[in-house]
Amino acid sequence: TFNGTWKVDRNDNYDKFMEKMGINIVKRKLASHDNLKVTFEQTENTFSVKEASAFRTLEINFTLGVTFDYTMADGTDLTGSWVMEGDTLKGTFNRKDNGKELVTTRVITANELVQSYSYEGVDATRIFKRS
Ligand code: MYR
Repeated sequence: TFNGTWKVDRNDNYDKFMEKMGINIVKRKLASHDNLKVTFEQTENTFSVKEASAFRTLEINFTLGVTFDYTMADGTDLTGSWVMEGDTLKGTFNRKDNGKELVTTRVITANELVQSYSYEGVDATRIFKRS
């Protein structure tokens, strides 16, 4: 289960990913130390995600398979949805400004939550520990 609070522990290739996303170096430096915490509460097909970081706190609610809008911390608007594939949450989103696709997954391995990001051929991961 994803339920509970997770705190980012480390990133892999996240800077390159953000660069591909067009985020400037100042914002990338801040974002790499954003102390992101996410709290999940899943009830059947519905998730509440509380996001807390150096930038902001917000709550997102979504239902698996149902499209919703999400605004990234830098203001980039996305639209898309999450589905469950086995034990993996898979999110397929499109940027509203250029239509390009961002694919992200969340899976729990060895008591860590691994979130992957993929955009225009650049892949990154952020790894979270329970807090
Ligand atoms: C959620 O489930 O947390 C809300 C929906 C998340 C959508 C995908 C998140 C991608 C954010 C990428 C930010 C990286 C900065 C370049």
